[in-house]
Amino acid sequence: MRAPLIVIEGLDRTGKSTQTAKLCKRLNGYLVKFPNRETRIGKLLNQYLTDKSNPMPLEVAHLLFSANRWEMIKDIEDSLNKGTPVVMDRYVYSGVAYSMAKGLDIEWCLAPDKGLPKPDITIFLKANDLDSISQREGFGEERYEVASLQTSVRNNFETLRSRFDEWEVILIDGKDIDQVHEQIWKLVCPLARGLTTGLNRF
Ligand code: FDM
Ligand code: MG
Repeated sequence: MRAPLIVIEGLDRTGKSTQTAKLCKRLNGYLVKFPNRETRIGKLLNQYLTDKSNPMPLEVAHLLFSANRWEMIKDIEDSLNKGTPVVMDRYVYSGVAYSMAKGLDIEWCLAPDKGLPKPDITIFLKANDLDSISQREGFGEERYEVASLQTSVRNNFETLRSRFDEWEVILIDGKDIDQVHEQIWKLVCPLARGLTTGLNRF
């Protein structure tokens, strides 16, 4: 038996951090947030995201986000194999959706992540009301938090959802933290006992 790999995706300020933390606690799991700003590559990414006066080529940023996932891969696989569920706050799909929004091609974007473990379930927290997101506290502080980019990222998430079959969508408009958590729990519960199938790969 191995533990499940669970991914929560969504636009900025849709409650991913709150929901991944809550879910992880309930599962007694290992929480992995991407970008992980603590690693060697993560420190570079943090600088890139927070210092808007210091750009880098889109392709370089994309490859660094991917490298940041590869940096974590041993920890993630060890955890799954010893039976501890992994809950992720963003993963490959954020990488692709944000880079596509900046003009990169989908196949090019997916290539460096080839071989990473595939989630057993990806839960997309979907907001139809983008205005209310951009009004949430802190929005606009970082590089990608601009309303026009968010619309494009949302469309790209829809493209990815039709291509990958483990996706589930939860509409968050008008729901409170506990309501969203219970919906997530219903989806995750059947996986929580563990899986007999091996890990899939991108
Ligand atoms: N982001 C995140 C990417 O552009 N590519 C990636 O691979 C990942 C994981 O980084 F705007 C973007 C998404 C977001 C920014 O993420 C910082 P957090 O979740 O706000 O820290
Ligand atoms: Mg953010």
